[in-house]
Amino acid sequence: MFWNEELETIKASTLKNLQLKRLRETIGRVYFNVPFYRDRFQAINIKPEDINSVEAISRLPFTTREDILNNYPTGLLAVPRDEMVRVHTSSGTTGKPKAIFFTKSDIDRAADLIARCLVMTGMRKNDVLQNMMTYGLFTGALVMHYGAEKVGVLIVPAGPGNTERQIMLMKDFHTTALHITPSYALYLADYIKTKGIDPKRDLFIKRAYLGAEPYSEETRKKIEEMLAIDVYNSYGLSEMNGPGVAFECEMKRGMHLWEDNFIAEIIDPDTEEVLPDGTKGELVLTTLQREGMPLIRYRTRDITLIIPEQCACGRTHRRIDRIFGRSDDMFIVKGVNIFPQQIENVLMATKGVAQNYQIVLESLDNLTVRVEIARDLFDGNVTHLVNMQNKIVEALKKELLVKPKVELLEPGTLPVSEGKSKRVIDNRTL
Ligand code: DLL
Repeated sequence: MFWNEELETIKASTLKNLQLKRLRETIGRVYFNVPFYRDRFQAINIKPEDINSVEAISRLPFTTREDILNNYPTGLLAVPRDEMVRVHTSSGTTGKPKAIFFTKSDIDRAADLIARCLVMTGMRKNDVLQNMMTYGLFTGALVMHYGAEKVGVLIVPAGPGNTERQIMLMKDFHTTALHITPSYALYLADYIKTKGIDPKRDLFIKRAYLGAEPYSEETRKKIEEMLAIDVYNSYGLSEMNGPGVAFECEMKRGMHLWEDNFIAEIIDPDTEEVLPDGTKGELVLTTLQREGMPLIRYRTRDITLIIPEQCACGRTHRRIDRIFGRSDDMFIVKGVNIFPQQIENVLMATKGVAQNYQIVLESLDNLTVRVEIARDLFDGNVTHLVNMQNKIVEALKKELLVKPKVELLEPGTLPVSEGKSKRVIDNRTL
């Protein structure tokens, strides 16, 4: 079922025309209303009328997170401040955050995109969504909330944390869907198991939407099995509304990126050259419908690829692959480039590994992985632990080409994150 069949299955050529029309409107809006963009365009001698194809977007300069920070808080608004009805910020913990303003119709359009996402994964009016993302400046909870309200589902605005109470709410309100971060979902699934709750017998959950941080296919499988549900990947960022930018359909093979609202490009993060579909690189997004704070060629820093094939679900909007990592998350050990995601992939595919882990960087040559393992391996037999440790070291070495130090921990040792998790502890003094 579709929320908006006409737009979701739009023919490629019609979509291109719609994108061009909206791109030109957007360029005009920022050129005439945002001095930052006008100066940028004038510096390279580009006028709005010069953009006469979607491809011509590659002539325009990029917008970076620093540009948003330098124009904090209201420097990038394209309509008067009085027209704004909401501000969200990015989750940065130090210094000024990125502030993103929304007009009333920006909020409405963001909610509409969420409605598409929910309906394409089977959500209906009679569903109950427990929203376990943080309510507040973070877009995660509120943007989802407004979208779910559009579909007409019952929302339980629980926010994160207090797991015992979450389970009570799930039972009492017959929650059928969860909106949750992957790290908290792993914790929740384990908590449910250790309390002897049988999700099939005692709960009503059918599906969960996981996003806001990277996680592996193995993590998805683990959560699906532990809770006996379907897990759908959800991608977004504050700068582009928050959740609802790209979302998996029932095929669970890549996330449809709503191309009538965003132009997606993949670039080489170093050369800034635009790469063809199917090639891994940094995702760059341009808003096509934003009134309050349009952004042109925004460098997300997220590494993914555009899946070239059509999706069997009938939607024509191209899909992006799982986010492989952020270009600024990459670290170097012994001269080798490593993404935290590679470590998670290995850990979650290793039998006996529990839910939580931490990556500790001590120097340019040393990498320590602290990982919680199944309780029954701490049975007093040292050989069991040594074998497990060797298994993890070898699997990581094979993937990373660098031999890490591995510390085995009992479940519950590492801090549990309810919001975005902090997996990498960087103690290097450079
Ligand atoms: O995390 C918006 C969001 C909320 C998305 C809830 C999905 C669900 P920010 O706090 O601005 O916004 O963080 C955005 O989080 O650039 C990615 O690096 C990362 N991220 C978001 N979704 C995913 C995902 C929200 N599904 C940043 N997989 C993005 C991997 C993700 N990384």
